Amino acid sequence: MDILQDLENRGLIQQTTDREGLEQHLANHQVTLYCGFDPTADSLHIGHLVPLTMLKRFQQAGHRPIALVGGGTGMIGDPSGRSSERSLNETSVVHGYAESIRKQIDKLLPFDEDENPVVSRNNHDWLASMTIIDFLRDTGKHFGINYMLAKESVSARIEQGITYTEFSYMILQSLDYLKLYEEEGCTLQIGGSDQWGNITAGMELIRRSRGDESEEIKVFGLTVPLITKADGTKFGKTAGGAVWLDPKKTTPYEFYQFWINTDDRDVMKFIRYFTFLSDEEMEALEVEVAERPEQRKAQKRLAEEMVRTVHSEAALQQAQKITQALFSGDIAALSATEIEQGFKDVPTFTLAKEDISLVDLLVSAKISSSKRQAREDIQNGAIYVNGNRNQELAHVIGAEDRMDDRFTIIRRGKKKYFMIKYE
Ligand code: 545
Repeated sequence: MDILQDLENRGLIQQTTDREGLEQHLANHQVTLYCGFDPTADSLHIGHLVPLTMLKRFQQAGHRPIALVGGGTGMIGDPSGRSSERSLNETSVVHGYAESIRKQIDKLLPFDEDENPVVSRNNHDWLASMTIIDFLRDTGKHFGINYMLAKESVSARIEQGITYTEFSYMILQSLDYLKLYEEEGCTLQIGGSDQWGNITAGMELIRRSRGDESEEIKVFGLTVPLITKADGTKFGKTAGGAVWLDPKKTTPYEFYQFWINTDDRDVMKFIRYFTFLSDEEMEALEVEVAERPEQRKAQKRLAEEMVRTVHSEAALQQAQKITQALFSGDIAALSATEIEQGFKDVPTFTLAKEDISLVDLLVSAKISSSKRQAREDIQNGAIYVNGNRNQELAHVIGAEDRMDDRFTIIRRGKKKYFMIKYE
C-alpha cells in the first residue's frame, strides 16, 4: 500500500502541502525527509513518538529519513504553540540535552543500519558559524515582515509579547530546510501541527533563494495531528507529570502502566498512531474492544508494543512481572530494582538504619494509628513484610528485612503498600 494511504488510514495526516504532488513525488522517488527536535529537555516524551515513528514508517516504505537535533535552534527557542517567552538555557546545558536526545533517537531509529539508514544531523553545525551580516543579507532579505507577523506563532504572541530572538526562530528553521535541501536533497519536512508555519516558511525560503533555477522546485510539508483523548484531558500527562522515554524519569513499569490504562474509546486510535500492527491485527483487536472490553486485550497489546520498542523485551517482561506481583500481592519474588520501579508512587517513610520493633515501625510510619492498633493488625495477619505475612508481635525489623540494604515494603490489608527507606 502506498505510504500516504497508510498514514491517512491511521489518522496520521493533519495537513499536507500539495497533496497530489506529494503522492506523485513519493510514488516516483526515494524521498529524503526530515523532522527536527530541539534540545529543550534532557529527554523526549511520548508526544514525540508520533513524529519519530512517522520517520520510521517512511523509512520502511523505502524513503530516507533525517532526524535533526536542534543544537543551534535550541539556543533560541521556538515560539510555536507557546503562549509566553521561553527562558534561555546555558550553552553547556543545551549541548548536554542535544547529546541525550540524539542518543534516544538513535535507539529508536538506529543510525548505523546497513540498508537505508536514518541520517542524523545537528543544525548547530551550520547555524553556529553563520555571521550576522550573512544572515541578514542573504536570508533576512527573503522574509517580509508582514509574512512573518501573519504566522500563527508570532501573531498569537503579539499581545503577550515576543522578543526579536523568538521572532527570528522561523528563519533559522527555514535555513535548515534549505541546507538539507541543498546538501541532502531533502524535499519533505514533517512535524506536529504546531510546526506548520515553520515548515511552510522553509519551503518559501527554498523557492525564493533557488527560484532562478530552471527546473521546477518540488518541496513539501506534512504535519501530524495533535493527540486528543476522549475524556478531554491532555494526552501524555499523568499525576506525576509527562511520560518520558528516559527510563530513569519514567520507569518501564510506569510506562507500561500508562498504556495499560488507556481508555477503551482511545485505544484503537493509539494503536493506529503508535504501533506498526497490520490492518488484520488491528481489526481483530477492534472486535475485542467492542465485544470483550473487560479483557483489555488491546490495551495489553499496545502496552507490550510500546515497552518493547522504547525499552526492550527484558524491560517488558519485568514490567509484566511487577504488574502480576502487585496484582496478586505476592511481591516476595521481586528483586530490589523491580520493587523500586513498582513502588515509586506508594507512601514512603524514611527511618534511621537501626533495628526497630515492627510495632514501633508501624506507628512511626503512620501505617497503624496507635500501638494498640499496630498489635491488632499484626495479630490479625494484616501486616506483610516484603510480601510475607508477619504475625510475630515481638518481631524486630533489622538488616535481613532491608532489601538491598535500602528499603522494606510493608503491606497492610489487601492492597495498601508503604515503603520504608533508610538513611
Ligand atoms: C528545529 C529545527 C528544524 C526543524 C524543527 C526543529 C524543532 C521544532 C520544534 N519541535 C518540537 C520540539 O520539541 C522538543 C523535543 C525534545 C525535547 O520545536 N521547531 O523540538 C516538537 N518536535 C516534534 C513535533 C512536535 C514539535 O520535536 O514536530 O509537533 C511535537 O509533536 O512540537 O530545522
